[in-house]
Amino acid sequence: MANETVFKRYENNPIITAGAVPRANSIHNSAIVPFGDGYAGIFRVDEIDFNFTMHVGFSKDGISWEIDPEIIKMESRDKYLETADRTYDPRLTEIDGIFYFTWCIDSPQGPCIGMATTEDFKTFKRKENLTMPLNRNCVIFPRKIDGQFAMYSRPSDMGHTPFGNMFYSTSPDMVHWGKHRFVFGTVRSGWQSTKIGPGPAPIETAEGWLLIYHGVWTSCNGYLYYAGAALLDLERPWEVLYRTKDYLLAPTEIYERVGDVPNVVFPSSAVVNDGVLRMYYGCADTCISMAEARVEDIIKFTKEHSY
Ligand code: BMA
Repeated sequence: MANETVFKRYENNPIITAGAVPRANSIHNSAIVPFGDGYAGIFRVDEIDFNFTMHVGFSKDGISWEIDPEIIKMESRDKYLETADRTYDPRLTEIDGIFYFTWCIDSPQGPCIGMATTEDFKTFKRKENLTMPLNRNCVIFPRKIDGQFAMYSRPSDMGHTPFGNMFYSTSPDMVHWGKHRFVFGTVRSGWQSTKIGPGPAPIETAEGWLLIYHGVWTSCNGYLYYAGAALLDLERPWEVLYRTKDYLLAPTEIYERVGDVPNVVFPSSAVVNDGVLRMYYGCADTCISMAEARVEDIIKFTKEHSY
């Protein structure tokens, strides 16, 4: 199976554009999960003053969305944790009815990962930051591993030079994190040579954790973002079983090629129904699209196109 035949793009992409939120310049890289008899999401909005904000949305079918024009407010008893202005690239993971919501904060000391929890997408409780600066990407596993909460994250830099390798960490309480282990990083050349970062929360399969991630290449015209996948050991998720050598999805459509940041596909959520994985991804830092693939086909591709 050749690459780019695994994922089929939805025919009416993009599914969400800036018109969905009154003050939006763009809406992209967002987190979507099954909720009630439909779906809920947390959407990254870059406003017309280029403040980056996050908004809740609901949908019956995962395609047509109602997005709250108001910015998410979080309950916090700690002034230090009050939401910073620039908040972006949310991810969501459900564990036992609690939705763990992580995002990147542009703090004065550099990017780091914030977390909040919700059970109803109305009330959000601000929790401790999951990482110190500098870290830009984080996803929480949907179950404990060896009795501990677990996450993948991507330590970063101030944003001016590439640093982009992925690490695994565990915690007994979602506050204290340790057992930091390198998982995988960039390769010498090609679509994942500048940096990589975890996309949607890992999906448990009989063949291992399926992780969709983004890979970045620096061309003479700047960064290009692609999607790839990896399979990781179920009980030792720092051990890579397979990892795509060829990309799974590249920016080829006009809405992926043209936008505020051209040539970006940025996978940020995945929902699995009856063996079909629906991936939501940001396009050119401008809008949100959807593509679907059978989980077994992604696994087959990952195994057959591995390093
Ligand atoms: C990354 C993140 C993403 C963005 C990408 C391309 O560093 O900021 O939100 O989609 O750059 O601009």
